[in-house]
This record gives sequence, structure tokens and C-alpha cells, in this order.
Amino acid sequence: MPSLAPFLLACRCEPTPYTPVWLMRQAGRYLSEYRAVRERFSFLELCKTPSAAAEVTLQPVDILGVDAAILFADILLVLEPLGLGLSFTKGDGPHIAHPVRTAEQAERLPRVDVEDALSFVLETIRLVKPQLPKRVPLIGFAGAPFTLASYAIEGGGSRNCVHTKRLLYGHPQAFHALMSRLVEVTADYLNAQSRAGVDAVQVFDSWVGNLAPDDYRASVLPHMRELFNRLDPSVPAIHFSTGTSGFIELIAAAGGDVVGLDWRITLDEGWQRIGHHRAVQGNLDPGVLLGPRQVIRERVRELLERAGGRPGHVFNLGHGVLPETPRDNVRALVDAVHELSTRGTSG
Ligand code: 1CP
Repeated sequence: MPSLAPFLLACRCEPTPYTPVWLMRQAGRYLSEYRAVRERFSFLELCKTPSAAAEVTLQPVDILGVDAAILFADILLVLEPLGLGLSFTKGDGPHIAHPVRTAEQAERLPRVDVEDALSFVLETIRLVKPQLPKRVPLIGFAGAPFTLASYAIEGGGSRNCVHTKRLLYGHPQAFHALMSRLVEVTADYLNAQSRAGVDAVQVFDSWVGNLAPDDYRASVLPHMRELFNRLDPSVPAIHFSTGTSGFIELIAAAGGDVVGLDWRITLDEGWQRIGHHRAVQGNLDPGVLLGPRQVIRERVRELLERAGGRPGHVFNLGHGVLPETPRDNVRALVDAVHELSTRGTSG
């Protein structure tokens, strides 16, 4: 039987010949090849054109030599069939035309047939899969309910989540109604991606670090448990969040085979608090890639030392590649991870 790809072995906390590495936002604006495709499409058109979305999904695999591909799409796509009206404005990011601010609005959200409404995403998966080498699995993804809720409530990105907190503290039944609907549609969506062929899924909770630990425990953790319980157990799930070092144990307790760490905590401390039986992903500061090559290599070496050669480390940044990042630095990072982690050499 052919052995599993290093990325999938690491997700299962099994030993690998070297530390697998992929990068959040590995397809994106720092790549001239991505910008060339983007000239032909708006961002939403690109997501909805499977041949083009497949092309940009594959770009970093060839250019960087990463150990996993991530589907090119966006966490906010699911808000469109929910009737919230999604657009991306140049420079300003996402805009939601019909934000959800009341319990009635949350309860009136339509049931979504994801196979139909998001068929373009599933088609992209079916186009990408046969073009990937066996050692490079495909990662599907979705937004976590809190992060999706914060966009749905705010109407766009937000620093303080003002409307979200107003709803959470002032109208908890509306908040929970919205969260429950988002759990349902997100579980359906991720399971549809698994049926279409993804090898792992990542749940992005990019905004949940805005909450205090007790509010996370009481108001978000039960929904996250429900979400992870509904996912196909044969497909490893990565639970990513940022700004959550203060309650990383709760993130781990909420579920996921792999727990993502950002750079505000050291990898060894985070891993110890989660427990070494769980796999971890992370956690280099994306800003390090703006520095010189020898600094990048040094930081890779330090991070690998913190991982201590334990099985179950997926190397990644603590958040996405910044658009200003020189591509040669990204390639140098991937090469350094492979070179310095190859078992049996001193590096
Ligand atoms: O070309 C462009 O101008 C669009 C920039 C862009 C890209 C490349 C957006 C708009 N989305 C994406 C792709 C994307 N988004 C991927 C593709 C795969 C890859 O990682 O290579 C993924 C996984 C996402 C996920 C995503 N979208 C998140 C979670 C991760 C994170 O960064 O925290 C979030 C919060 C979004 C919302 C979003 N989409 C785009 C923007 C500019 C934003 C953020 C806006 C904000 O700050 O509120």
C-alpha cells in the first residue's frame, strides 16, 4: 500500500521523513502569476470560474514546492446563498449588503443546498485533484461560525466587532440562532467538499480572538463542538484561530485533529498546553518573510527546535502570507523547512 503523504501523516500525529509545510494565502497577491490571472477576473468571478480557480490553486505547488495545496475560494462565499448580498470592493475588502441584526433575520435565513449553490467550489476541487502529485493533498476550508457571524452581523470586516457584541450580550437568542444556522451550513459545505475529493479541511476562526475566554467557553465552544461532530471523521480537520493564546486549551477542547497556533505564543508552550497527542500547525510570524534570507532560515531552525522532532507538526505561518512578501523568500522558507527537518541529518 502506498504510504500516506507527509502532510496527512503529520495531521494524524504519525512520524514523517521531514516536516511538511504549506502556507495560508499561499495563492495570492504576492505571486505575479496570481496577479496575472486576477487581471482577467474580479475576485468573485475568479472564485466562480473553476478552471481559473484550479489554476491559481496549483500555482504555489509548482512555484514553492509546498506539501499541500489549499483550494482557492473564500470563507465568505457561503454568505451569498444565505441571501446576505456579498461583494468585494477594491481596497476596502468584503461588503455584506444585508447584515443580520435581529433574531427574526437570523431565523429567516434560507436553507442552503450547498451542492447546488456552491457547485463551482466543488467543481474546482474535482478539477484540481487529478492534477496534484500524490504527495500533495488538497485542503478544503470554511469560515468558523463566529468569524462568519461577525461578517454577517457587521456587514464587513471590523476591528472591535461592535454589532456582534451588541447582539451577543443584548440579544443572545438571536446570536445563537445565527450561530446554529451557520454550523449547519458550514458542516454541509465541508462534507460536500470532502465528497468532492479534498483530503483535509481547515476551519478558519480568524476573529474569535476578540472574545474573552469565558465568553468563548459559554457562547462559541458548544457550536464548534457541534460543527466538528458533524464532520466526516475520515477527513482530518484543522482548527485555526488567531489571537487565542490566552485560551488555546479551549480552542483545542472545541475540536479538530490539528490545532493552529499563531505567533503570539511559542510553539512548544502552545503544544504543551494542548497536549502532545494532538497535532499542531504553525506558527511563524508572516512578517519574518519580509526580512533577509538568513534571518528566515534562522527562525525556521528555531521553530523546528521548539517542535523537537515530535510527530504531528505541520509547518505554517501563524496567519496568511502578506501581499508585500518577496516570492523568493517564500521559496527559501519552504526549502529551509525541508532541508533542516530531514530526519537523520543535523541540518
Ligand atoms: O485578489 C484579491 O484582491 C483578493 C484577496 C483575497 C484572496 C487571495 C481574498 C479577499 N480572499 C482570498 C483567498 C482566500 N481567502 C483563501 C484562498 C486560499 C489561500 O489561502 O491561498 C482563503 C483560505 C481565504 C480565507 C479567508 N477569507 C479568511 C480566513 C483567513 C484569514 O485571512 O484570516 C478571511 C477572514 C477572509 C475574508 C477576506 N477575503 C478577502 C479579504 C480581503 C478578506 C479579509 C477582509 C478583512 O480583513 O475583513
